[in-house]
Amino acid sequence: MALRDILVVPDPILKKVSARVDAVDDDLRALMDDMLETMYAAPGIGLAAVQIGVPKRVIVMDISGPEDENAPRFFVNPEILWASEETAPYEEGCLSVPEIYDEVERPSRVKLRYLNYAGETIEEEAEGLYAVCIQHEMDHLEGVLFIDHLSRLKREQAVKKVRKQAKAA
Ligand code: K1U
Ligand code: ZN
Repeated sequence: MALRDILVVPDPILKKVSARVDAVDDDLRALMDDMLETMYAAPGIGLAAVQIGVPKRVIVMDISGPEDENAPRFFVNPEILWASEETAPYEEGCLSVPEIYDEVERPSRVKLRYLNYAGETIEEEAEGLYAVCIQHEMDHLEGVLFIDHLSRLKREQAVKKVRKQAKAA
């Protein structure tokens, strides 16, 4: 396993649409292992492959609490089959937009289909933080960041702040 660098805005790779994966094989599992290690080290609760410069439709996530055992989840070629009309706001963050948090409104429940770490097809419903996080991560697969859901002014201010942080580091 290896730690990978996380890309930050305004890196143009983050705007790429990620490609579907052909097979869940050992090479893909090695990528998912690296992503999980990178996500835990950040620390974060989700990570899309494009955030480490690999524009493939792969996501890792762990939304277990600090007191709980790790509960990693792996999503390959995820699809949203259904989204509720009801929406809910959540104060989101993103490892590719460090130190910026803002409220985004999204469907409160979604039904998903994806391939897991073993390559099995899973269909399930997500709600709460799971629903928020999977929609945030699936946006990454389309080259969309949570700041793209904010006003142009807030988005430009966020990118400016991240650029400033990068210069100061
Ligand atoms: O960059 C990412 O996509 C990961 C992002 C996921 C996310 C967070 C909040 C709402 C939607 C999606 C993060 O993990 S940001 C860091 C974070 O939320 C966190 C870090 C440590 C402990 C708890 C939360
Ligand atoms: Zn993100």
